[in-house]
Formats: sequence, C-alpha cells, structure tokens
Amino acid sequence: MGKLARAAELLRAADRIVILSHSSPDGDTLGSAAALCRALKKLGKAARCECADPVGPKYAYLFEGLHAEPFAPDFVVSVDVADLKLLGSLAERYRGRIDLAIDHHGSHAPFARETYVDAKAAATAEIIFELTGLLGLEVDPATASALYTGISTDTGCFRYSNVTPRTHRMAASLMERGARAEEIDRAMFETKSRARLEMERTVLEHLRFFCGGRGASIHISRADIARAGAQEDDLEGLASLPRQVEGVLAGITLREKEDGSWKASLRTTPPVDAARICRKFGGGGHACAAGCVLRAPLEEAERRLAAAVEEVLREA
Ligand SMILES: [Mn+2]
Repeated sequence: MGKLARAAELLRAADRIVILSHSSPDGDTLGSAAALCRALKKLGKAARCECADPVGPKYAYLFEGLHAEPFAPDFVVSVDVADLKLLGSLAERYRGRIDLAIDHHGSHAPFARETYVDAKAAATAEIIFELTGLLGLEVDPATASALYTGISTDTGCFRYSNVTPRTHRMAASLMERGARAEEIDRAMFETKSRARLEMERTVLEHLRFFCGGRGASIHISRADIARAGAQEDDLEGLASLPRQVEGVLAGITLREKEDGSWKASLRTTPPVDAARICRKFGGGGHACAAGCVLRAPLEEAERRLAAAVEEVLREA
C-alpha cells in the first residue's frame, strides 16, 4: 500500500472498528490505540481497543471515558504490532482477520490485508497524529495526551536516536492542543512503584564488578521478587542498570527461572558484542543486547559469563 491516505480511506469506509495493541503493552501501542479510538468515535463510528494483557494503572488515563462497547467488528486494525505473534493470546482469534496494520518497526512482518509502515516515525503515535489530519479531525486534549504518551515513551523522553525534528514539532503541536506533557513525563519517567524501588535496592546490593570495572553484574532471585512483591512491570529495564555505571562496557543481569536455571541478559557497548558472548552459551540477540540461559548455580553462572566477557575484552 504505502500511502497513509489509503489507510484513512479504509477507516472512513468502516463502521465498527476493533483496534489491536501488542501484548506486554507499552505507551506507544496503547497511546496510539486510545487516540485512534477517540478519533474514530468523533467520526461517528463504533470503536473499541483490545489487548491480550491488562492495561497497567500507569496507562489508565489513556482510556478514561472510552467505554468498551460490545459489537461485532467490520474492520480490524492493529497499531504498533510488528508481528502477528506479538498479539499474544489474541493472535489466534484475529489471524487472517486483520484488515490494516499501522506500524513503525522496520522489521515489520506483514500479517494484515493492508499494511502501512513508516520506519522513520519515532513512534506509531506520530503516524496516528498524521492520520487524524487526513481524516479532517481536530485533535482534542485527551487525544493529544494519548499521542504525546506514545511519542514520549518510544523516544525515552526525546533522548533516543529515533528522535527527528518532526518528532519535536509534533510534540510541540500536541502541547498546543492540550497534551499534559509535564504530567505524562513525570508519570512515565520519574515515578516508580515501591516494589520497583525495593528491587533496585536489592539488585544494587548484589552489584559486582569484574575486569577492572569494565564489567558489572547483578542478579534477581525468585525470593528477591517475592520479598519485594514485584510484578513483571516492576522488573522492566532492570537489566540496563549495570551498564549505566561509568566505565562499564558489559553489564550482566542474571534472573532465576522457575527450574532454578539462570536467564542472563547482557547489555554491552562496542567493542563488546553481546550476541557473540551469548552464542557461546546457546543464546543470541543483538550486538548491544542479547541473552542466554545457564544451567548452573549462581556463582558458577556469573563466573562463566565474566570469563567470556574478559576474553572478548582481552581480544579487543
Ligand atoms: Mn512503537
């Protein structure tokens, strides 16, 4: 397809629309869905959002006043979903029934009847904002806040390399339309649950350095998680902690699995290649972020990974 105007045309022709977000939803898939839902309702259509996983309290404001109406859809659109399997438990229900996919992942694996991907967009929310213009709609404050949420969360609050001048112009334009930027950014980036802070305290107690401070590791045991009362949400991004330390090129996070083995997440900075190290242990991933599983007691798992990192650093 290629043209966003075509996506607008398809949506305009539909009457009862279901909007799908990916599982383990983030601010972009939820913000995009909520904004599109509000826009479609303004056009007098029936619309509702669906996601395989519950929406965390942090994102509840996106859906305020949006009541999930029961109806049989005549059109299904996914937002920010790069692959059918990312729909989680909804994948089977909607396989072969998705009319349109709107996404910004360069790695998008087509699954919908028609697809619009803009890999230059920092967030799917940027595309949805453009789409509201094509639909001839004025963005109201609630919609502006939803779109701003998508853009801000997918850019790490405008810090990542995906940010373009267009991203900032859109954010400015959304603020002019009533997006509560300061409040949203505080909720997304400054606020932590008590359980999350407890987890940080615990993992920092376990923080160890090796290779003269160029490597660092932490671990998260099942007992630690239970003690903190932490949910999966509270653990998000913990693996990036060790590499945040000045001078650290390789950060290792070991998380205890149910069977007692340890899932390792490596976060590295060039010249250390995380995927290469993890492949030695039967895992894989990207150059800067990779993972593997070690069936060994914690101390041994840590020692083996540290040795692998040390070997790579010696070669570099
Ligand atoms: Mn996204």
